[in-house]
Amino acid sequence: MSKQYDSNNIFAKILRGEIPNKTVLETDHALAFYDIHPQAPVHVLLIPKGPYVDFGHFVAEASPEEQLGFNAALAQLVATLDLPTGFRVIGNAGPDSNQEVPHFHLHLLGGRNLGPLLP
Ligand code: D5M
Repeated sequence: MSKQYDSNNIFAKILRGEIPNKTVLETDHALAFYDIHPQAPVHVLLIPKGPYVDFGHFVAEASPEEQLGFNAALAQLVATLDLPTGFRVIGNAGPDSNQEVPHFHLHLLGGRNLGPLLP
């Protein structure tokens, strides 16, 4: 089932250049920028440029090129950030996750020992 995408969400505004961001990486298919409320010394968000609400929506409706491009951007982001002692990638989806921004994104966290997944 197709999901309703709210084009007024904050990440859509970032993609349109309507609000600023601290960009780490930009490709044809993805944008990575620093989270405004960092939970670790390194906390970066990776978003696809297309209008997808969450992971399920993205894998159901994004083209193979968009999906490959997003994966490639994640790999490039990991290499760019250089976190040799490790990192964590998290994606929220659906009401149980308490996803706040309804544009698909992954959180990439690192720069300290992150402890258990859910403290
Ligand atoms: O996480 C949404 C994340 O988005 C949360 O960690 C804050 C971050 N956020 C919200 N507004 C901004 C702006 N303007 N710049 C950078 N980061 C932002 P979720 O997985 O949806 O709960």
